[in-house]
Amino acid sequence: ANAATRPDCDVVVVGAGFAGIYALWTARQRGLGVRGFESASDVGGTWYWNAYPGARCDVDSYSYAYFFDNEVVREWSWSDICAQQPEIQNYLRFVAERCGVIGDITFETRVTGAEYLEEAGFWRVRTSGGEEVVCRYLVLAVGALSQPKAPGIEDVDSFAGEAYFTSTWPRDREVDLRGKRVGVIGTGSSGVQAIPEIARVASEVVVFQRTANFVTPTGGGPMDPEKVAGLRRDPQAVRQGMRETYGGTYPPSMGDRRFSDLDEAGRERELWKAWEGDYVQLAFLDAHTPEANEAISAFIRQRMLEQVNDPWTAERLVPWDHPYGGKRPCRSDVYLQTYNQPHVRLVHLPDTPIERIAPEGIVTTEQTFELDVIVYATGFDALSGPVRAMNITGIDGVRMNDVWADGPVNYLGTMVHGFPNLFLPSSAMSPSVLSNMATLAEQQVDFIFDTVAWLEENGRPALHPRAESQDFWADETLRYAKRVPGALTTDSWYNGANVPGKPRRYMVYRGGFKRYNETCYAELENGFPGYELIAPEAA
Ligand code: NA7
Repeated sequence: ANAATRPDCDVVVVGAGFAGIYALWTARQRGLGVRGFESASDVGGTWYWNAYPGARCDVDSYSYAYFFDNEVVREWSWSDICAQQPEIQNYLRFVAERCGVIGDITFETRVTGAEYLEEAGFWRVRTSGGEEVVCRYLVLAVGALSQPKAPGIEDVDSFAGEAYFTSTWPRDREVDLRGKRVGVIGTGSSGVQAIPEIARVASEVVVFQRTANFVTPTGGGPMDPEKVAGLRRDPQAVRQGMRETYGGTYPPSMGDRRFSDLDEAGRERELWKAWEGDYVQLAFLDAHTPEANEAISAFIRQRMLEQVNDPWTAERLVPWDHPYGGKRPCRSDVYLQTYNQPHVRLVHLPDTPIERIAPEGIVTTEQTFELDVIVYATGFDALSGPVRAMNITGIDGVRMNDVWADGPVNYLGTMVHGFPNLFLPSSAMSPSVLSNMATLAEQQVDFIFDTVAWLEENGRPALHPRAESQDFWADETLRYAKRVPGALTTDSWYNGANVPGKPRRYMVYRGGFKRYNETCYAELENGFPGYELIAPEAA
């Protein structure tokens, strides 16, 4: 196409996970020509790549699903409240096929960069396949946890055995860990899920832990048929209802008493009830206050200690350094008990740090652990990482990576000043990763395409947020983060502390899903006062 006058298509969607699939479908529904690009060979996004043993969702599958299509809700059945990775990926393929979007996606193709063609008001997208596509709207549905973090350990490549990352677990062959000596680095959600599965087959498991995490029961098990029937009766009401909650889930179990109203015995009673009902984090209506949070943290630590036989190991598996929720808590029904098996051993890195990887295994300051396999469950360059990994230039050739040099800035989590018609679902400064990502994907994609429809109806070629709107949003994000015990003081991937050299900035909007949704739609209803509208003649 002649990039100056005619785009190749209306919309390019990058990524085919929860947000990407729904974006492709929505674009088609609205009569827009769309092309999708996906680096993997199939749909799924996070649920494609994280194919490690034990990978599953720890948000309940009643909520962690699409609700835009009644038939999809009625036809799909989950085998467990916490669905496993292969099942979630199959589900995403099922939806993508049902929606007829598979044919729109070019697989095994990474988008490497995009530049705004200011005169035409179009985006030119470049792919790893050498293709260039010019479009009017660019949706980067690249996920929040899709850019693996380098382990940052010396001589990683020197290992003579097999090495795997949980975030890119082989899918073209079975990884056989039977009878092998396996070392696992990392005890975040991925490590916590993988370690028990690895211990089932390996002859020896050595876990290298730098920071202990909170681990609470999953609440998994068979789906409650009555609850499923309730969801299927009126999916659109459920969808709307979820957008009116704090976390975007339906219906969240939680305590109905206030911590501040109860005496010691009453608090203990509520905590036990919540623990046994798998909602200990929401034991009280005021669970977010520092006092309630402290009691919840102490209660979980005690329950964790009780599950591990060896006192030295138990003491080190419990997170004493941060309050519950300061960083992403983990959920498992089997993780802690795994350490009661004689072939599983914990290495506490604060006492004996890893010095380097050697051909024979992992070398700490204390000894060399000889291993056949090393599993890196070392996490991600979260939220801003996937966007930063692309080369994006906006108005005046300004680079996204320069604009984000001190941490991500945007408005409402979805758009950046200087980058008209570029949309970022699932990214930083939205309720991403702390609310239900499936609900968020639908809400953000709806908002993006409602914005596009508004532009078309009003004869405006493009919009982007005002710089002041971004300042306001940064303040809002910080304001709510301050209310969360430990959010700003605990090192975590929420605030960039997990990646050496990454600017520290709290990257999740904690004002709740309801407020977020309302703030987005207030912009639309008022004609986008927080944005700069590009004049028709400029395009
Ligand atoms: P996380 O939660 O970032 O966990 C990564 C783990 O790896 C964590 O325990 C880190 O310790 C550890 N780590 C990272 N680098 C090193 C090095 N160099 N040495 C030792 N240990 C290291 O990632 P996950 O994949 O588990 O989970 C990501 C999210 O996916 C999860 O929260 C859910 O939302 C789904 P640290 O804590 O930094 O001391």
